[in-house]
Amino acid sequence: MSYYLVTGGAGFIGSHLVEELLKLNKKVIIIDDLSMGKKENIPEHENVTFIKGDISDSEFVTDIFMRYQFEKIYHLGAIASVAASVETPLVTHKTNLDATLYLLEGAKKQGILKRFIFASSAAVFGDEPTLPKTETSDIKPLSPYAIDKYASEQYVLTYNRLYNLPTTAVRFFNVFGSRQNPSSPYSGVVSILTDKFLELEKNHQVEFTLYGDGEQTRDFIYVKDVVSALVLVGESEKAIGEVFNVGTGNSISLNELISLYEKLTGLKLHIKREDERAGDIKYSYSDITKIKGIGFQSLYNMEKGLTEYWNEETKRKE
Ligand code: UD2
Repeated sequence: MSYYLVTGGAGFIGSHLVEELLKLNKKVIIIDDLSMGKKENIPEHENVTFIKGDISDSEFVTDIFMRYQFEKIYHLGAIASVAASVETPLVTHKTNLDATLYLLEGAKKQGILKRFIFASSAAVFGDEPTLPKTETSDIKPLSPYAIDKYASEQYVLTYNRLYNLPTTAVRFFNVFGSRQNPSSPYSGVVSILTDKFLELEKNHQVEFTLYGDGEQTRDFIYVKDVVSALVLVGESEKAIGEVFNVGTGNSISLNELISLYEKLTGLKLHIKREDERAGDIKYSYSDITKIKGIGFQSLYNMEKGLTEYWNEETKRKE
């Protein structure tokens, strides 16, 4: 029997992907050390096997490949924190780069893999100002996190060129949706805003810290669009050996996002203004011509994604 492996499958994006793979009748193995992911994110389903473990432990990864045969690997597991990578680069490097190599080696030796999909990040572009970002735009990784993402994606693509392993890399822009953890100041801004609006709904006094003038823009993509992109690149033969941007191709400013959220919830957010955050980029959005070329369509604009996210969160908190 062969499985789909999802590293980081208990995390924000990974758990949404697992739900979709189950709908597609796949047998899924999740590896997650639960450092950022949560057990309750894992669907209870006969086709899911959860293994708690650390992908930066090479013996653990070798043992997994001895026990299971993999048809496809979605490698989403990472220490997804730029701040953590700046504080402890040696630690994050093991998870964000070494682990990628352990998985690639395991897959290469097993020799039956149909696809290895790696989740990279728009962080690889850094603050290089040319917009929109295409897959061939200049790379300027500015943190250990971005360097490890870039190095990993290049290893992944090189394993295709050198060893004919069928690999694909995707660069996520700003993903949002349920189960994204809002607890750190460096969490995704949409999850932080959602948390604030949920507090406001309970009549609690809260304020949102807005860094800079609010005119910074981002290409926010709803997690369900990201899942469709992951399934699509995992199935398309044309995606082998390629890297794809995963965004919507549109962007919205923080000011516009806040107004939209206020309109949606009927609540007024109190805003505390602070200086622009060091290292922040001003504008970002993706060119998604390449992934559209293999059939991708973003089905959620900001309003639709935010509405679904808000409805899910309010239902959950009832
Ligand atoms: C994203 C990634 C980050 C790194 C970076 C590379 C996420 C969550 N973060 O950061 O890991 O890869 O891209 O470019 O995907 N903001 C506020 N108040 C808050 C929180 C944020 O004003 O409480 C601002 C923040 O200063 C920024 C914007 O909102 O201008 C978006 O922040 P973000 O952390 O969600 O995303 P980004 O693109 O800066």
